Amino acid sequence: MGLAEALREALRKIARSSRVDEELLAEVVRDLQRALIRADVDVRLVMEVTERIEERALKEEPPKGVSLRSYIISVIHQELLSILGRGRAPRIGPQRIMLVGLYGQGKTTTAGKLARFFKRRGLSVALVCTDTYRPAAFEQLRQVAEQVGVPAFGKPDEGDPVRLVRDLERKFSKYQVVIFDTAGRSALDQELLDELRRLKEAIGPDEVILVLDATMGQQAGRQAEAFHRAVGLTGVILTKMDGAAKGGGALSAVARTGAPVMFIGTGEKMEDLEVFDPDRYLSRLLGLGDVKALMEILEEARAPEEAAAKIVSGRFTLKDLYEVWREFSRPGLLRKLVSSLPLGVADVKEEALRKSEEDLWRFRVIMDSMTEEELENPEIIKGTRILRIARGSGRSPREVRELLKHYRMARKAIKGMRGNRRLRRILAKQLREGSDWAE
Ligand SMILES: Nc1nc2c(ncn2[C@@H]2O[C@H](COP(=O)(O)OP(=O)(O)OP(=O)(O)O)[C@@H](O)[C@H]2O)c(=O)[nH]1
Ligand SMILES: [Mg+2]
Repeated sequence: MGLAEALREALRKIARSSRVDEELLAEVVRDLQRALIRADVDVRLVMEVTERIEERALKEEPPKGVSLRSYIISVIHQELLSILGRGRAPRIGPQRIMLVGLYGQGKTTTAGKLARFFKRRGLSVALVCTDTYRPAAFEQLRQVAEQVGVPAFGKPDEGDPVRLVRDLERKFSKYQVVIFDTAGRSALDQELLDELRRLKEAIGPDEVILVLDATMGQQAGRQAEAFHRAVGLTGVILTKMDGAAKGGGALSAVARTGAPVMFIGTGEKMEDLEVFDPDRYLSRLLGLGDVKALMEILEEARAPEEAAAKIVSGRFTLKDLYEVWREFSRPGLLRKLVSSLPLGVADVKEEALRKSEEDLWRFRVIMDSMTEEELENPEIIKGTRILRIARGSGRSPREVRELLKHYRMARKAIKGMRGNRRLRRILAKQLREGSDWAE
């Protein structure tokens, strides 16, 4: 079981249980410990964090209106976040970036990914190969550069990287973002250090970024420490996070050194680079959108359970719909809900959102003018009833018909979902618990 899965399982235990007590909490804490240690997070750190989780969960009072269950999940989220560090967003603007690191950590690949990243943000980008040891190094960088459509500069015959930088200065300085790929070594020895220091002086970089392979887990911390002391880092990029069972260990160890993780590499392709945002990263690891925001919203909305259950069953009346809509028509609620959904799911256009908000409000006003009987049996709403409801609500008969159409469409859509049992289960669960988007 991977880290993500193990963490999700622990959260699910809380979401599913009918009662949250000390026993359950102890079990969840044990699950968390096991998952984190397996991901190579330092044992002492794991103990510190899980003790804090347990203590806070037992002692602190959840804020008013927040259930203990939701509160514990948010405490876990907060505490896990504390071990991931702060991250650091890259500056989008002209700059010189020097990539350093040992053999095979992913420097050259990452140089290409970064070039693509800045190019897509409207900056002109050039790559420079300062590896004067391996004859093939320039060719590799050139291929990478070609893939992302930026120029690569190098001098395969030059023996001194500092002279190389001076000679090429005239060419690369025309570009807004210049990324320097450096030669790898098997160890951070004196020779490499001397070279990196001289090179750093010649380049005058705005960023000195260490490229680290996340599959080495905790060891990444020691390497970051050593490089930081030797050349002064402005950031770290962790590569190979895609296959890294030890990614959690690498992240937490680097975070402890104080060097911020700026990006993570998640594959071999040029687009496999992500700005590292600890909150978003963790939320995704836990299989949730912004957990806390979502919890707050659902608690605020308290979607009337019975009505929600009926809607999912496909046998619902306008009244059930009214109950749910009434909750969601409160100003800003829909907007907040959408913005808290996992990325991709929530790709909703501003315009569509505004229209939905307006519809909800209009429909609610119309339903306020219906009788109990009409809400329970919407089929009877015809002719003069439509006129009466329209007059009562100050809306047009056309709008009343539109509402009825929406209701019939919703019914049909949900009935159609009957065939899709999995989807229905998920929806039912979400409406019931409002907490688990992971399944
Ligand atoms: N899965 C995965 N593979 C990666 C990632 N980044 C780099 N690699 C692979 O790691 C290997 C080494 O990458 P390079 O970019 O050549 O590493 P380097 O640090 O430039 O190596 P040297 O120049 O020899 O020191 C290549 O096979 C890359 O495809 C990543 O984020 N995920
Ligand atoms: Mg290389």
